[in-house]
Amino acid sequence: MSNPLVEICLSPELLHLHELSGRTVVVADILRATSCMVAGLATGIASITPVASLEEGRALMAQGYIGAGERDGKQVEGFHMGNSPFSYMEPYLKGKKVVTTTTNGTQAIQKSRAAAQIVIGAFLNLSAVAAHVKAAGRDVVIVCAGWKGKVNLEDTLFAGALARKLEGFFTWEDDAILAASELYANMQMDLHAHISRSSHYQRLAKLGIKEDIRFCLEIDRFDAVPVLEGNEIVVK
Ligand code: 3SL
Repeated sequence: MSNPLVEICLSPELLHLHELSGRTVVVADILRATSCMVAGLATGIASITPVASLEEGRALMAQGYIGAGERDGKQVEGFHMGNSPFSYMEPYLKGKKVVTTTTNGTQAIQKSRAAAQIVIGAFLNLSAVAAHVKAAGRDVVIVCAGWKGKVNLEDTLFAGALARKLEGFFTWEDDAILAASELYANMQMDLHAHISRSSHYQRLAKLGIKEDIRFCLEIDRFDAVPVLEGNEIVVK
């Protein structure tokens, strides 16, 4: 039997080119949505419900959820928190249900719903995600959330890092795998320096957000593998 296939979808705008049904999708929004989800669920949040719109977020907040709302890097007025991994690790969130809506990350998750399973990936749980998708044995699509439909460096680097971890266990057909893995091989020695040249780093830096970025680039800080179950992302 041949090895399963791994593909990288470099932007949600390209999702129509990828078959998702029957496959594992790993969604990555390194700065910062999926890093926040991994950090929060690994440190005690009970569940995170990702929603596309602010209205859906507000509706769940009215039912008692803690609301995390971000647009263009900034916390949305009326939500309890924005999109910093440090907010997601606050002790008061232990055992709580959170609803989150972000510019790109939660949109990418919603657009991937045809998958057999959606896994939340970040550098923070890179090895654990690799082990999980290997054990699942299905074909894999790594979906980069990007920025408003455009490709970004940090999600592409994560996709390359994950693809390298799957080498030998998965086959690949299209060149996104080759490009992203080579890019990661060339940049891995100083991810932070390379990512500091990226558009989203600059955007966040203008908002004074720098510590979050260093944190989101830590590799394997957690071994939690969050997955979407119904409408909630949980760690089992
Ligand atoms: O786009 C997103 O989903 C966010 O992660 C962007 S930000 O890092 O919060 O600016």
